[in-house]
Amino acid sequence: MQPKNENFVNPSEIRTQFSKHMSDMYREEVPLYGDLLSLVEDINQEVLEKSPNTKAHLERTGELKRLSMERHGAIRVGTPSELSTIRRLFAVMGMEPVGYYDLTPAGVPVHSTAFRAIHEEDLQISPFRVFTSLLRLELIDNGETQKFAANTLAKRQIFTPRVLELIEQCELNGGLSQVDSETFINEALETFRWHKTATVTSDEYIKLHDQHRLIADVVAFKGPHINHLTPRTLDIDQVQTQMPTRNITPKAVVEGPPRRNCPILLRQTSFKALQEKVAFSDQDSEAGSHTARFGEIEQRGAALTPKGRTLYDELLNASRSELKEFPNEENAQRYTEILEKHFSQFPDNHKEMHDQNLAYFRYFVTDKGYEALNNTTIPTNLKDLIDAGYIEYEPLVYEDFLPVSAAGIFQSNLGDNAQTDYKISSNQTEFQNFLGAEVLNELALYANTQKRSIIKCGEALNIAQLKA
Ligand code: OOG
Ligand code: NI
Repeated sequence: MQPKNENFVNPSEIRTQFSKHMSDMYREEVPLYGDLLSLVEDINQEVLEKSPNTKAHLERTGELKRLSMERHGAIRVGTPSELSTIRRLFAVMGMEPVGYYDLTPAGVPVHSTAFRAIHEEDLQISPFRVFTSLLRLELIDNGETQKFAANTLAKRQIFTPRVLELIEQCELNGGLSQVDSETFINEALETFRWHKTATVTSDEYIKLHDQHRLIADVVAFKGPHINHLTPRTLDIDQVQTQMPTRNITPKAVVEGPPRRNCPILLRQTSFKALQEKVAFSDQDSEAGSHTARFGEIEQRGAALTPKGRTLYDELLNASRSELKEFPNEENAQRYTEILEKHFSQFPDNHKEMHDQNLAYFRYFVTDKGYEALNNTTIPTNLKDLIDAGYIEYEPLVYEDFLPVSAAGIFQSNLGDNAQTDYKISSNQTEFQNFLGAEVLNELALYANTQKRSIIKCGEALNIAQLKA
């Protein structure tokens, strides 16, 4: 999308730069993240060398270009006003809230959305996403701790004065100049920085921590430090097995669907959170510690239609029920086998996924299609054009997150004692009120991208109304 004034920087460019700066900052803060990046890069290189098909596919879809800079991060904010200002901050970079994730069924007292670009052209420039969770203070059952948390959060300001001015300026004028966008990036980064000094005493920290480790993580610090950044790999199983060779300890199982020839949705694994030294407000030196920041990797596959997603959810639930317990180190192998058994019901080739309407696709005119244009009468509906080889398709990559996987990632980093059975659950309306906007429906976004690609094919082939 072009900015409204030619002197303004394209929001996608601001996002690209911001994502780079964020990665540099996090690599400095958490050197293990740098090690993970180089492992992922080595393995991606290997896959591309060994599998020309994968390489050709990624080249065609434009994903090869974005692969090395692709990553997502996560933050946890404490108040409705922090959430709404974060939305405005991400909007400067062309990122909008997509999807609603309720984590309470997994015993994590937050609900979340993902900020990301929404148009395929902008995603191509930078697919940077931030999984953003809001702490639900109403779920703290101890009245005194709840009050303390609310008061502590009310006192903090997680945004610099300058970034607030620039957000407002951008909203008023419709964009930022080159100089202002550079200032914006540096100032915005401050919100995500790690602080070694806590805002609470060690006793207060313990009380918050006893309630839930996540509550301590959100309430005890100056701001919503970025808690992980996740590079995208082409072979997550390889990275998982090789992590220990680089002194990285992975979580027990890879979340999401099993390994397949045609990857779907999202597979994720993480390494355990680090114990880091911090100084509580009653300490002169970093005598205390806090565990929150970790590393994660992801492998992305096809975005699924509602029908495909329903099938995915069914098969995942069936696998989880059969395992009867949370996946852990002991049952990891059995869990993988169970997953593979159930997911054998999910077609593992693009033709069937396409013909059974299980995934979203991007259509494009083939060389044969362009050649036929001048000398043959060509069919006018999509199916016949595909059968004739004039049009081909590639699955759209899944740009979002998965609630069960996200819960698994949270849990692996919060410790197993974090299982709480919350009585209150999903509240998308309240979340949106706090956010100051509705979250976008990710399925509609994929459907739009698919539709735009069909329209483009129609234009290229001079077919007035190409029907899907
Ligand atoms: C977010 C955990 C979820 C993912 O990739 O699903 C997540 C958090 O720990 O704040 O990052
Ligand atoms: Ni993540």
